[in-house]
Amino acid sequence: MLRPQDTVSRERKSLNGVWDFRLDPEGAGRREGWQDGPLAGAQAMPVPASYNDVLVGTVGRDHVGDAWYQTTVRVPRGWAGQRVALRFDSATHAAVVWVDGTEVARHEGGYTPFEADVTALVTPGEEVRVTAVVNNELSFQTIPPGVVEQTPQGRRQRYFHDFFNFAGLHRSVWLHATPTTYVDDVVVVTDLQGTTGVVAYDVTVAGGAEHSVRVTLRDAGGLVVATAHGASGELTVPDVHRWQPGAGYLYDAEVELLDAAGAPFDSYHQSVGVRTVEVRGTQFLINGEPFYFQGFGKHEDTAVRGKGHDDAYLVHDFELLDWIGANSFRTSHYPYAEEVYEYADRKGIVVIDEVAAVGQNMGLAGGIFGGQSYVTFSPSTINEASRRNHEQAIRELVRRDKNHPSVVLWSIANEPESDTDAARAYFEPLFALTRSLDPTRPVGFVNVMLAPHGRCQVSELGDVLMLNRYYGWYVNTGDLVAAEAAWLAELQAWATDGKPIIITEYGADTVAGVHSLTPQPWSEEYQVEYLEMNHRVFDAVDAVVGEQVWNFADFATAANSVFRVDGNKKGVFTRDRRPKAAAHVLRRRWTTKP
Ligand code: BDP
Repeated sequence: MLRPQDTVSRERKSLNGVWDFRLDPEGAGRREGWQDGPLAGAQAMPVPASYNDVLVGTVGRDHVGDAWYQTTVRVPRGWAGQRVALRFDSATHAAVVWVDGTEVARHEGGYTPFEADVTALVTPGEEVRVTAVVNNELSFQTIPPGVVEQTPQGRRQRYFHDFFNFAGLHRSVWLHATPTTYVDDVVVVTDLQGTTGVVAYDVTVAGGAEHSVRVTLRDAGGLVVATAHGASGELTVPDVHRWQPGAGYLYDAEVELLDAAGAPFDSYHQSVGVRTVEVRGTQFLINGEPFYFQGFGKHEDTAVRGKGHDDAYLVHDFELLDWIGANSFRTSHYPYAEEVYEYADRKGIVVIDEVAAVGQNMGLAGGIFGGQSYVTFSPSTINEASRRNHEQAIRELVRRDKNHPSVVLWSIANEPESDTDAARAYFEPLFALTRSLDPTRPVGFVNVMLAPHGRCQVSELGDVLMLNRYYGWYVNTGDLVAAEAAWLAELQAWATDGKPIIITEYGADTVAGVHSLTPQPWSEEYQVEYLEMNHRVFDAVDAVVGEQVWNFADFATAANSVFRVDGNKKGVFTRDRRPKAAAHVLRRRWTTKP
């Protein structure tokens, strides 16, 4: 399922704007068929946005269950004879969609797109009603997991990750038209042979019309540099301009379907960055050269709009990455909006792309105030059905993001339980699946400190080691001397595995404006000294090939924790993107590091 485009043969119409909206905690809408007419008692809701903080009061914050969205759209007159599709870039976490009361799509998983062919239900020039019911409930079978607990006060959603469970239509909604026989998918894989670039491509076509395929590769200036014919093949580019970290050069591959007379009737444009990725020993190589990740774990999170995609924040965040000297980030803890990857491709920012599998770890979820405790992997908690959904989430991620040169590594889970036989059995097939879907990129998962070196049973399945560690914060709190010794010892043990190590999280909660002469936790001075301590440790271990601070910016968390003050404050920037003292320290390190 390719992204909607405007080309000579394709057109798209955005459905973004203010929709009708209604919360439905009782689930009445599905019983009463709210999709069959205008949404009674509706209020206004912007798309894209999370609904939670757009609404005032606890009603949106604490909502558990269905939320209904509705709008009308006029199908462009010129679309007669075309295939018309309705596409949601995401609906968090599950949705059913109707067009004029006819169900057209059902999707689970809050961070990947889905679409429906609605050609038979629409008439060009006329209006249709689009209704979506979006459900925010997490269970042990969803990715990520959660559990809805019955309490005397009603149903409460519990989940095992700290960021707030924002929900709604977080990304764009499109109506788009293609020819009835159309380019359905394109896969590009690039290679370098000396100064020559090789672009292998594979085109999938849907629809029955007779056709042949032509692919034209143009450079950034629009000059044709190679052409090929056939549904799959290779384009070679002498003196290729590589896609590189910090210099995201992109070619354009135009994929055309030609009729019997050789006239094009469909055209799709695929950006191509020619680069290679390889793990060799303890090195992570991009274009054959060692790459050192410096950057952040991020979140899609801003005031009011929650996880709603916003182009202003997209561009501003990348400006900040540039300012601070970051070359990479991880899409912690879910696939981000496609606009983010497209922009990373353009800017040469390197991305670790993560599946929404966060919180599969009841060891972390319990704690002293954790409430009821659960076993992570069991027939009644995370089980076979969960694994199938996890597989589906991986499939949808790879299908969506496979062509982005910025994406160099798949992360198939964040901090799951990984020190048990059950965890090993759960993850082994997921690694195999990811590799079979994409043999060209390394695969890993993010290890938590509860499964240190020697105890983790999953790490050996990965091509790289990704570690989240909080020495000096959650352990050795306030004692950076003890933290440094313990951290160095653990890291040296991991280095004996002979794999590249990326520190995917290290961080300290810091309230902007809190200062202290001696470095006290929560102060800006402590965050600075904490980072400097970590950097000494990383610099002492050759196998470390990356440091990604937790987090780029402060972000919203669930309200039920005494560990958080107005959200998670480990940001190097505040939630509204002002630098803390740590930002200047990182900038000095990252803009001067060889
Ligand atoms: C890690 C999680 C991350 C949290 C972070 C923290 O991966 O999502 O926000 O800890 O506690 O365990 O700040």
